[in-house]
Amino acid sequence: VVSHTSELNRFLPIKPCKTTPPTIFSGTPEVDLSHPEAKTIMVKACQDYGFFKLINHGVSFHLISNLENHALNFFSQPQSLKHMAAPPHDPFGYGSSRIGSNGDVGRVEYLLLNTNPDVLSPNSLLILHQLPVLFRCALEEYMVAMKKMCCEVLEVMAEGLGIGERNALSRVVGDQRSDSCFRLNYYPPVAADGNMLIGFGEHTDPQIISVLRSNSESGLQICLNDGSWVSVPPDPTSFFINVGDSLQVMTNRRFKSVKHRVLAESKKSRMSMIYFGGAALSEKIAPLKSLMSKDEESLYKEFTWLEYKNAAYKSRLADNRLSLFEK
Ligand code: GA4
Repeated sequence: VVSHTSELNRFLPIKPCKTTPPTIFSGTPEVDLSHPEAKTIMVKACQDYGFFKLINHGVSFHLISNLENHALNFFSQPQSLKHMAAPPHDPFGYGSSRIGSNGDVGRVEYLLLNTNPDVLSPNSLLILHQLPVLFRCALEEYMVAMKKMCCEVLEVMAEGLGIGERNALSRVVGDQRSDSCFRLNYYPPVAADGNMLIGFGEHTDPQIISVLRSNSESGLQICLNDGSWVSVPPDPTSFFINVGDSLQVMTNRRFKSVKHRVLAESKKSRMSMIYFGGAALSEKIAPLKSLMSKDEESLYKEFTWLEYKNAAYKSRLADNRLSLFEK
């Protein structure tokens, strides 16, 4: 059993938020991947919220809980061991409190990994080799399943958008060189004083889509079109899918990337695992030709994923990163 108090002292000071209980969102769109109408519901959810819950996804619960157990073991180790997977000046690897390199902080510990062996930096290999072999295997197995599921979702989406080529979106994430990443977030339990802390501050994800799975502790909130924040009831048997900035561009803003955040509010620890399906570094992120109507113009300047990623990593979490690329 690990004493959390000593660990928590390591967190940077984070201001508590208002104590008013968050509004629980009862309207999470639910997409049943095995249902013939999945495509229609998915497209509507991406237009209305940039967010939906995926059920009947076909990923085995054993695979998920196996990774979760390894991850819990990892985070319950002493800091000195976790820091062996934290190369200096690298956003990848183990981290706590600091998110990105531009001053954002949150009450979270994480392990951030690049998923593509072709674009793995020497540091990423070093990080992976710091992890127990069985943890590494569980990670690899999970990432393979996530990539496959991401592609399935993107194919249903393309169909729902009425795009002729079913793989117009999925080929980007399915590409061998796709620059996807994976993140385990561990939110330690909070004191029972009713205060909430920012676990992971508001932001949109820069990639195409993100697939999140969490345990049964709450904390995830999304921002609705009217600017209000609502709490998403957790469901450890489902995945939550976010539209990322790249998909907003590829659909010429038919879909909106969803602003979300995590509040540390639970007396038990929250664990989430997120797969960020991205494009290859050289891929042009632009509205899909097959989707655009005859006289429709792109709302964005031309850019590659590498250009966008570089800009994103220079930004603060809450910045509107896409505004730099709007026409
Ligand atoms: C948000 C989505 C992913 O978690 C992430 C994050 C990345 C990081 O943690 O290093 C960023 C953030 C995320 C967007 C803006 C920059 C970069 C932290 C940050 C302040 C891994 C990603 O790709 O972008």
